[in-house]
Amino acid sequence: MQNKWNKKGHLLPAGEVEATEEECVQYSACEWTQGVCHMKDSAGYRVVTLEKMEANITMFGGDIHSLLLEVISHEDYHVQIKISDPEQVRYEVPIPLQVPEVGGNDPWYSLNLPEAGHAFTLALTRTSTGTTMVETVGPLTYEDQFLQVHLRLPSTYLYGLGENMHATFRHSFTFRSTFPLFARDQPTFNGKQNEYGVHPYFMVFEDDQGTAHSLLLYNSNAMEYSTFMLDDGSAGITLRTTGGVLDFHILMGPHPDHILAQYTALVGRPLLPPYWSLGFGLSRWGYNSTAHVRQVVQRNRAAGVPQDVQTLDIDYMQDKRDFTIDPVSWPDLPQLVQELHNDGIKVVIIFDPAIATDFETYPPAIHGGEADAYVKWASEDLIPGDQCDGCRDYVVGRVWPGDTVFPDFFKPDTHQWWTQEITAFHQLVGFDGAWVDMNEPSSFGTNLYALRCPRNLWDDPPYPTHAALTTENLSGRLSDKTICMSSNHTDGNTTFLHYNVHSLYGWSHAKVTHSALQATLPGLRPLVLSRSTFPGSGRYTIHWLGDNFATWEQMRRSVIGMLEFNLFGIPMVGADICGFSGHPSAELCARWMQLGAFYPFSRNHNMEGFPDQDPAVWPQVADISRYVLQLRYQYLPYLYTLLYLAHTEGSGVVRPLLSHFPGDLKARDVDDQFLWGSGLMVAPVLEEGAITRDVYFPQGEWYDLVTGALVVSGPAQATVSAPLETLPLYLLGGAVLPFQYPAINTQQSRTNPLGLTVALDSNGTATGMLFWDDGEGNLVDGDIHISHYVFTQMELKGSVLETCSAAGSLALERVEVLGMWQEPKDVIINEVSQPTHLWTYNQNTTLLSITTNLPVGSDFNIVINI
Ligand code: MIG
Repeated sequence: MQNKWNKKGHLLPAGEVEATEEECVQYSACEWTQGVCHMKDSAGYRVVTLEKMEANITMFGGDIHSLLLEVISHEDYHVQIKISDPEQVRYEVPIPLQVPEVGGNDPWYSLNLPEAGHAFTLALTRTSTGTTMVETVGPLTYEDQFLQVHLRLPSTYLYGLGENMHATFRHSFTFRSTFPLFARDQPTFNGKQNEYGVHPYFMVFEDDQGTAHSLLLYNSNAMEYSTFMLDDGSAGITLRTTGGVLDFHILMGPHPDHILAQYTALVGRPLLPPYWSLGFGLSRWGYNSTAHVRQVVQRNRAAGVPQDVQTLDIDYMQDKRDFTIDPVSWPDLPQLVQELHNDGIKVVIIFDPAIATDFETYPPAIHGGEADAYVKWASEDLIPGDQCDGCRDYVVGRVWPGDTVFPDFFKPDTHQWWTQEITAFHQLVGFDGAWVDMNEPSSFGTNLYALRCPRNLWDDPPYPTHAALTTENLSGRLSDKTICMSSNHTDGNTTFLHYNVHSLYGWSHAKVTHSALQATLPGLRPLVLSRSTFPGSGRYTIHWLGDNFATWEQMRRSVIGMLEFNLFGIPMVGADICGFSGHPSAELCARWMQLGAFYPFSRNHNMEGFPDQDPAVWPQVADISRYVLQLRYQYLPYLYTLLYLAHTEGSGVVRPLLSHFPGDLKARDVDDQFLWGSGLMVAPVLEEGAITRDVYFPQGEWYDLVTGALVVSGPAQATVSAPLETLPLYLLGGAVLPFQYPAINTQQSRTNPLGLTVALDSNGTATGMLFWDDGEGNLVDGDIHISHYVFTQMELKGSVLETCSAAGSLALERVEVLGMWQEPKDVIINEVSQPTHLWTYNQNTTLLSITTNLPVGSDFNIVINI
């Protein structure tokens, strides 16, 4: 039966009249066809009950015999497929996704389900192309602690899923490979482990034209995935989880950039970090005193290496306890912070979640106890007989300070207490940002020499996934190096088993710390750096890739990790430059400084017990770093604009080549080059001893960033020269990049004149944008500057959409046009012909450099006569 408006129009919610076309189209659930207003067939609900075919066969038991299948179109491009138990409420991820109240009115897919009574399969087809996007193969398994689905993928061009250390950005299907997804304090070995965060999310291409979709399995239980080839030669993936519901979200792009915008609209757009955090940071674990920090800062400054951030690791603490200062080697920490501030350097300080169980003399632990802030045993009978004094029903693990309890960041009282501690410590020390580490959460020696977890179905589920089965897992249990699954969290209303919310611990730690910084530093945008993340963490935190090794292979893989986190909606990311563990050679550190100068989050960090590895340790590394960091600082206005667009529109910051060239099959395999936005390509040297490298240039005009000369018109593969002091950097024709003359830190560089790099495409056009503000305030006040730049028909136009006082004093002093094929006769700025000494043209590089003196906050035009 058709849902038609009848003659009396009594289906019209507004009244007793027949809907006009104008009224009709106001309802996305309605459509106007052949002079009548219809409710669309797709406006209703589709509810399908799935019945288990054979009641008595099972994998691990606990089968749910009838299941509810819901298919909900949230947007034309977004469908949710949820399979749950209609009879008994099962755990679901307690972080709401952001979906519109009214669903999509013209979904891009059609769904195929077999007729009633047949075996369940599901296929989702993209209407516009007829391609099957998602298709189940084989039986679905839905048991209490073992849920499994196999999918046929439309191609082997599969990306994402993490946090794992992948050997290639594009997943391999050659052998069945299984990776766990379960938060763990796990250094980035080259094997198949789960690392710090969890992102059950992938993107896959459907055809050679670049059409793609992505799939999020919104579930936070211990999971794993396997990629493999199906018998018919198509690509397959198995997704397994140990609890919760099967809640799939499919985003239909159609291109990778659309998918990123759609995904960050769903899980939350990434924060805009403060400008200073875009500067270079020095860090290490193992500064043995304030004097050591001063020495390192000074030697880098003496070598002219730009520095914006000084990170302080657990060394500053007394007995490794949060919110304390070591009175022996760090008594003058507050003065150190003051001195750094005077030098224009910001301080990011570490806070681990675990709190020492000294409820007698350690005020933070006592206050946390008053707030009853800690994770508890799931039931009284699990409390160990030798529970420490004051430890009540808390789960006691072991971290740096010894025996510890773990704040339950879901709990509002914990949030309040944590905020108080952060605020009080800030009054003492005056730091600028918070580094939140160990939040998987990490606990040492669980089941071996410290915390012992009970034997039950939560701590030892029938199928524990490769999170427990991997050889890196010393106790062979989920709780290895973390706390017991049989623990409880609460948000004040609902109790959550750690078994269910384990992988959300870092998310909750980052969220609460973000909010604590807002309260502590009102009016300023918080900077939180979290190790463990989950979908949506990008709203609260930036990320580094964890404990890597000072090897060439790990440096190479860091590019993949960075690209993956951009896909996950956490664009402000980087790895420990020069390697965390191990001692890098000067050559490795130089190459890593070159690569790291183009990580969005750029920080050199290493491990206790290894010698200092800041750039100034080696004169040659210092020279190379100074040079390449100056290039970074020069293009920070561009990076900042990209981060602003990521925050507001969900566009990519560091992008794989396939984002810009989705229909270029070669680009889809490139994971040792990357783009900043669409204008800049970085091709780092990742091999020991190499002084050249092969670079793939997709379609377009590619210019050398440093000389401005046209290198090649792509698509082309070329071997480029890259001696140790050279990082191959290219500009893509079509882009206008704002830049600013560099300085020793951003406090200084932010007052320097700006310029524009205009790289012309083969049509002689280019476009770009500048976002600017005070660099640290809350964007809510809207005190921002946005201008657009368009070069076409030999004219560059700058148009200011809005501006602010922070941009008021800035001047645009240089415009460089790359690819100016002919020598100009005249350059005219705002109708005034310029004297020839104000511009130069280089015949060989086809670079036109114009000296200007234009206020950033005003419109202008520059006409070039040839
Ligand atoms: O168990 O705080 O990943 O960056 O230097 C090691 C000391 C604890 C792990 C972090 C690392 C940090 C280190 N931390």
